[in-house]
Amino acid sequence: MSLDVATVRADFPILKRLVRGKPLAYLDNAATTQKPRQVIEALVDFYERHNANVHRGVHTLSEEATNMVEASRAKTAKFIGAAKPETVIFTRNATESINLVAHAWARKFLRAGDEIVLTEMEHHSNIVPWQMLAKERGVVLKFVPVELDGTLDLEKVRATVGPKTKLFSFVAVSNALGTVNPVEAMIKIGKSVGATVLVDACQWAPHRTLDVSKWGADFVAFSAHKMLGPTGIGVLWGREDLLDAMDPFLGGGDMISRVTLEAATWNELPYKFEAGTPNIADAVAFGPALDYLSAVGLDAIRAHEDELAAKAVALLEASPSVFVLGPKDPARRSGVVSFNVAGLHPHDVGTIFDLEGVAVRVGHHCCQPLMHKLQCGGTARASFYLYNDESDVEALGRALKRTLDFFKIGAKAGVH
Ligand code: 7TS
Repeated sequence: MSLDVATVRADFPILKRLVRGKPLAYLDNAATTQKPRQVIEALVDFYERHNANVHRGVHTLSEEATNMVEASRAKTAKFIGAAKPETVIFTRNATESINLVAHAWARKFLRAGDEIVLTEMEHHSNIVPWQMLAKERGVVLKFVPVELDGTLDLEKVRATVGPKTKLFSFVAVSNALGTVNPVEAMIKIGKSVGATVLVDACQWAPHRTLDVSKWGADFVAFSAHKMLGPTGIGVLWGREDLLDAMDPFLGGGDMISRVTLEAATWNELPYKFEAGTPNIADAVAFGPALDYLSAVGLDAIRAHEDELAAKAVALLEASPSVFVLGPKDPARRSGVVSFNVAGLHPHDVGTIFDLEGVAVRVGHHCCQPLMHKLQCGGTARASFYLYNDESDVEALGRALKRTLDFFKIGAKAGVH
């Protein structure tokens, strides 16, 4: 089933705006996505008609707000194939989801000398919490090396994960290069040594069907804002027995069952991990985002963005001055296209692109160790989503031409 991009675009009000006098070509979807009016209207509707705190009142509005948050939780569970909504914890973002596991699971169960295996392509949010833990507890960090084409070699995964590995935590799709990792094979390797496995699904969940029961991992983290939802909502899915065995993350209201002056007991899942007033409106508005993705269909979305990304790669690679990073095989690449222009700093590329209304991300993409491995300080990154179309690829081409002209690059090679 193909995607009707004109109909989709009409649902995203921001796509009508001009940037520097040009139509916006929004190609920074790996950082955050735009919101359809269904999500924006859900936010307005919540504040205009239902706003109240949750779990605390018998009054009508409080009950409505509570039911609306729980409906979103149930929808999230269904979207990711989780059997029980209470295994879906709402956090602020994926970063908080990973930190929750570091605090509430790893601090309780890991000992000095235990090993945590990560990969060299992780986002900082899946490196720094573990470095902090390693420093505090004497846990040892090991890294699966990245190949120069931005892929992982399963033999090297097998060689790094071993009997001392207590946690294997890795990214499903790289935000910096677009590499699609062999997630199920990697989970199996982690499980074969009895490790707990955490998958950072930030760049997977918006684009590919995610079925946590099929994957068989222990924790899966992602952010709503990268999949049409509002900022301020993250998800941590966890295996129920693990979540039950964990201590709370933050202490306060809502996460307790009983409190005396001396001690407290914990609430049931998921509330044990949701201390204080949650991000109610944004949790509610995540529901229509998931409905939107389901209605269009993740398969259609993926096919659409793969097609645009392939055109972008071809366009960029037509210039001898441009180097596209990441896997060459389109089957191993998502709709993320990371590139450099010879002799130019990515910030200069991004600045000229903005003059053409083209929004791309530049820099290290919160993956400094990966950039170090690939021996580049950063890249320019175009990342596609369901509302992008051919006009965005054309705008990318115009922006590249303007950049090459401005810096007088490649003219002799006839790259335009
Ligand atoms: N993991 C991956 C793979 C990501 O792409 C990001 C955000 C995160 C974790 C953290 O998500 P957050 O919602 O907690 O911030 N990635 C990016 C990016 O590529 N550009 O800006 C944010």
